[in-house]
Amino acid sequence: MYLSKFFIPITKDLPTEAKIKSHQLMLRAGMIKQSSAGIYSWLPLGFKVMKKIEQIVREEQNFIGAHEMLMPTIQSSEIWKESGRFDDYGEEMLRIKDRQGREMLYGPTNEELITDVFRSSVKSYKSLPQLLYHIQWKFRDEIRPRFGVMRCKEFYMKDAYSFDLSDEEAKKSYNKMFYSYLKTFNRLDLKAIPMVADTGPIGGDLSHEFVILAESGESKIYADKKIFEIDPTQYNFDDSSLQKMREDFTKIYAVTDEKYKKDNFNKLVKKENQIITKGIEVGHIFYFGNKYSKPMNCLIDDKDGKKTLVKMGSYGIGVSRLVGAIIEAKYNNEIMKWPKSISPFDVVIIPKVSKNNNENLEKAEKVYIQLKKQNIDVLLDDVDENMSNKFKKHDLIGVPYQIIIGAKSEGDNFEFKELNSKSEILSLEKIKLKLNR
Ligand code: 5CA
Repeated sequence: MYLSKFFIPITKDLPTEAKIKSHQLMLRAGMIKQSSAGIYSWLPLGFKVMKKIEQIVREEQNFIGAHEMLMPTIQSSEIWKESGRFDDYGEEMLRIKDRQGREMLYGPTNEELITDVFRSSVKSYKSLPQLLYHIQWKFRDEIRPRFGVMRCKEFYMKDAYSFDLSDEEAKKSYNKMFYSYLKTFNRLDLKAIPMVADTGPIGGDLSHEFVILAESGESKIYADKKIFEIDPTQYNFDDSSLQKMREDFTKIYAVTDEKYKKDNFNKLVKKENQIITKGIEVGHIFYFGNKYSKPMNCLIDDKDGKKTLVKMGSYGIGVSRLVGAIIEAKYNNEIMKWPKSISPFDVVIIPKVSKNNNENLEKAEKVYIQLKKQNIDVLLDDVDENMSNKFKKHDLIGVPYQIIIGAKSEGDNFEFKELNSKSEILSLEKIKLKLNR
């Protein structure tokens, strides 16, 4: 991609409406544009990052045997009346009428809709367990949308739903999701802590929030620092190992303020191990058994041919929120620092360009072609601008590697720099090796 052709409306002004760093940086780097309160357009740079996050989420859902599908954003109110949540959900739900006067709504979540899909086709225990998910826009008319993409009205969520014959089987599905979430956040280079949480309007009595530490977070958290010592990758993908993994995590104290009790915290966690800080909720999983299958009459035949209510759970990841949350967890001064797995580009080539000397740009174009041939996603800064402005811009965009083509680059050797560290002179072959790693 040539920067001069890319749609990336970078601004130098500090956006006054943005209170936290991720929001400021996303606006300044031209990743998003507010359309109205809590509603954003995703511009090419922001969209590229979000799509990379989405792909990692998808791969880790597929790994545990979940099947992707797509449900609509607009839902009929009928199913919400059946579950009893049409009134309970309150003003956060955007209610609309079609031209026939039918009550519709913009889905804030999909428990009802998936139960309706499921009950119309699955009749026997033989088809269980089932894990279904989609990645789709949601709408919640948040009373105070804020912090950019972190708390908005329209946001992009992965939501998965599990269907099982018994509580015992359902907990196995819950454990698989628990594992998938830890793996997903690991691949995003985030340390997410699973925390015992309240279930709110989704319901049920078993629930974990996955929270990443960040000063700007909205959740206050209390934890034993031993929770950081558990490595989720040491567990195998089988039911007993996954159960042990959840137990290992759950027996260490980690709660959000809704569940916090001072006496318990002091009794259970040694003073020197106590962490009291703030975090961002990036995922939330729920087990709620019959909560939707009962009012919606979602029955299946068990092994003896007896009708039984299916046991369900739901599992959300805030895909659009993660873009902001990752910036919050990783930024350093004015520099966005993307984990390599989701960086908008693998590398940026920055030639010193001037009107009366094309040599550097020509060299840069040759390097560009060679890297593209290796499937490396390259940004070429072909803009005629002084180098100090270019560096500021690339610090802001946060591509992790730079190839600088100026006085220090000679022949097939180029100045190569990892963001936030010193540059070195390397041959193109060595650069390719580093980028392919
Ligand atoms: N049905 C369940 C699980 S699928 C559910 O909706 N859970 S939730 O309400 O906790 O949302 C799941 C995730 O979506 C949250 O962990 C959070 O990361 C993200 N999320 C929720 N509300 C917003 C919002 N207003 N703006 C951005 N992301 C949000």
